[in-house]
Amino acid sequence: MINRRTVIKALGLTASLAATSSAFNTASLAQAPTAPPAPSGPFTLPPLGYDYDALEPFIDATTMHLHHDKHHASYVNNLNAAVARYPELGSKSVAELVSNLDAIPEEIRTAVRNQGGGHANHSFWWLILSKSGGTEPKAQLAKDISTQFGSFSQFQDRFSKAAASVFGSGWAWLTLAGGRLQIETSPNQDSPLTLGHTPILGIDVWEHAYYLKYQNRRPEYVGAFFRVVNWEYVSGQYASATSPAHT
Ligand code: MN3
Repeated sequence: MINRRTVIKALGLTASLAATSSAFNTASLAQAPTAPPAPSGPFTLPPLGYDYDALEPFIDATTMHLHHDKHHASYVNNLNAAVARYPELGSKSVAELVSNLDAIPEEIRTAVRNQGGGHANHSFWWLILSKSGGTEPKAQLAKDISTQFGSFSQFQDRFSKAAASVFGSGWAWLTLAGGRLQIETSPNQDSPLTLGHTPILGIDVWEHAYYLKYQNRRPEYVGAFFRVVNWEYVSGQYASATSPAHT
């Protein structure tokens, strides 16, 4: 009996063995049980509140498409897959999940930390950007930034250095921690919420956030980010985070 390998060799098709094999295996693959579809909830991808090209030329439309439709979507899908066996987690917000990782079952804790963190961080990220951003902080946030960091420009300088200092993938943040503003960084998709800190401003310094347009020039991307910060929204968030009702 002539086996498949002999035939392939005889035909001089050794190089395409891999491709040929998959064709030979099509029949058995068709009989394999199909994987269950990825759960479509309880967490969902929030729509971008503006056009993909709204932040041009500072953040390009192609990056926005990939970042929102692919990267953020995959954090949401993976989070849904992680919590599928724990319906009680589905009734909580993603902020609640990452704020209390110790309460997450151990077998999915890392997944919730990474995928839930990714979902929480990106949901926040889209909101703090605006086409008409790039001005300066308002109201109490403006005052507290000046008090705490000397001036807005000294704050920008320190925040930018923190963003540049993140080794590998992560975020730089301005947070409210213990009633004070502070600049901090987090690796991967770790959320400041896990430390009990409230994010006020953040910058995604994963390469997926900037590499298409800025390649290795992260500091240039950080400078561009400040041209599209929605200080109106950010200052409002700070006002509610510091309001007596909240604390
Ligand atoms: Mn990202």
